[in-house]
Amino acid sequence: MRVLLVWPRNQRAVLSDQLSCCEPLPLEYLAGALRPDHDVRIHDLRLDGPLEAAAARHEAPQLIGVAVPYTTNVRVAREATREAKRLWPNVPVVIGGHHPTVTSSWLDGFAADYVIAGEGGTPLRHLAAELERGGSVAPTPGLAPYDIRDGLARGGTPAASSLNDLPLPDRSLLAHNRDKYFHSIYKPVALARLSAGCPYTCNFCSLWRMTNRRYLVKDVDRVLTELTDIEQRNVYLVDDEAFIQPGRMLELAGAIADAGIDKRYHMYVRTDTALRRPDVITKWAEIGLDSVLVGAESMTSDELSGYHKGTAPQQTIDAINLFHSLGVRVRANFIAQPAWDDADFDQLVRTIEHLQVDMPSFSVLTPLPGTDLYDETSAGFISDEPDLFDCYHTLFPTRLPLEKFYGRMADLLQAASSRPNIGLNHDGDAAIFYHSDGDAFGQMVATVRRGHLDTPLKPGITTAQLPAGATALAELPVPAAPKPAPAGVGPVPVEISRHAPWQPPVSHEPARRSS
Ligand code: B12
Ligand code: SF4
Repeated sequence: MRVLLVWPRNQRAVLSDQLSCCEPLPLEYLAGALRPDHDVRIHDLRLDGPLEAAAARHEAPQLIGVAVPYTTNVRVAREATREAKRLWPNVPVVIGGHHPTVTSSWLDGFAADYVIAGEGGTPLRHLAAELERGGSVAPTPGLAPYDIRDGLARGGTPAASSLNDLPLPDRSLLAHNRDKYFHSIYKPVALARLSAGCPYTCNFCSLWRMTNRRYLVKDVDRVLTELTDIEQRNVYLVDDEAFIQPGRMLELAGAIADAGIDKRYHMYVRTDTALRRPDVITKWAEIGLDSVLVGAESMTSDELSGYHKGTAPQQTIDAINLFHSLGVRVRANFIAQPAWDDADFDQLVRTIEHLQVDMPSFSVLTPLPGTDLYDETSAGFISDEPDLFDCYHTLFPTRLPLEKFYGRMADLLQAASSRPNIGLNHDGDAAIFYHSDGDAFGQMVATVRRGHLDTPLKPGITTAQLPAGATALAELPVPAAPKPAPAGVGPVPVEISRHAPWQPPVSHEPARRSS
């Protein structure tokens, strides 16, 4: 069967394709599962042009899959299904991806026939086989006809071996775009995933809930096979948290070194997992760990506890020092809360001036679907627009007037880009993470500053600003204790630290560090 897999393009995204355009790894996994039984093509709407042009060049597909990777891409994915149906009216369309995996909300209006939730390879193979047989397709776990999408069976704890059992991603189908995929300063870049899931329970994160806190890993041999298949030197490891099993990571680093695999890695790491095993980070620095993204989130214990993060402000400082001592650059992300006032923003500005973060980045606290935070707070959202779930907009009323709030967010980004390059100075690389040759970063700042002032508010919501004295978001109830881990899953998070809030020193002079 001829299968066409489509990755959407969001021209209105704050984080534009000029700042990051990564290979659609999920579709390469699907292609790996479908081939060799089926003839698969991947169409990346960001690089391969409109579907119409492809329709003229290629034989009509017999099954079309459209990805809905983010909630903020629901609108453009919906448009892609409609365009696919216009071009090939009789061809079944299936949607899948992170968004339909965690929720059936906002899935109305798609020109789709089926929905897949969770790991897509197995249900997609099943769907293709059933369609080829010409029979009707009954709902199975992870797959449902579009009309009964609300009843789609999703969730459950995946088998411990499930990641290891997946077919290899098929990277050959996007060979024509290979050199165009990049992530900020990593040009070109390839993506790989060596583990999935996380045993921690941050309330703004859906990833631990997707595996029910089970930590899934690939065997060392499997990892070596995947890395050997990658031509690019820059590898963005998209594991939710790679260093949960330090023994395995040590073994992996040794095996990568022994195999002579020479790569430059960017990956996500928690500050506490890094600090717990500096020897593991040291080994990874030796085999090519170039930069890490740490979710610093906040430098106050109260906010960190409120997020259920399980780390303390001092750990951010200690981890930055550890990474720098090994020559590893640090991107740290900080979350701004809608209930912040000017003093809170001023405090974050001082924090950034003082911390030796190489590349600071900022997001607005966003209750993504499939998170505890979403479940606890969605009734109070000011808008129903899925576009706003991009971590740069607020779904809650703000303490500051909206223009002011977005202005402060834009100022944070702007200040981060124009500050001297502190932290580790690597050959004049930009201090900001979202780096582009043109003015894409300037445009991002301008878009953040514009905010969502034109976006309609929910029926019945009359203001996007918190009335004076109203309950701040920071005061909303959060679970009192981490949920118990299901039997047999990975390490239980360390207890939430109750360190006193970290204060930057009164002097605003940033301590410089020479490389
Ligand atoms: C790498 C990454 C990025 C990269 C780009 C990835 C890319 N290829 O373009 C960058 C950094 C650019 C990025 C940006 C953003 N990201 Co991001 N990203 C990820 C990350 C870490 C890994 C994605 C990945 O490759 N996963 C590996 C693949 C194999 O897994 P998978 O997606 O689960 O795919 C399987 C199934 O979903 C299914 N499937 C997937 N697609 C399809 C399609 C069909 C047809 C079918 C049938 C099945 C199917 O089968 C796949 C194979 O088993 C995820 C976290 C995660 N664990 O997934 C976040 C994640 C997807 N990102 C997220 C977010 C919020 C964003 C941003 C909106 C915000 C931000 N500032 O980061 C932006 C949006 C950018 C934009 N322009 O619109 C959220 C999405 C939550 C949501 N509800 O929207 C996630 C889940 C992280 C989180 N914080 O919770 N991201
Ligand atoms: S540490 Fe928190 S934010 Fe990071 S993957 Fe785990 S639960 Fe999500």
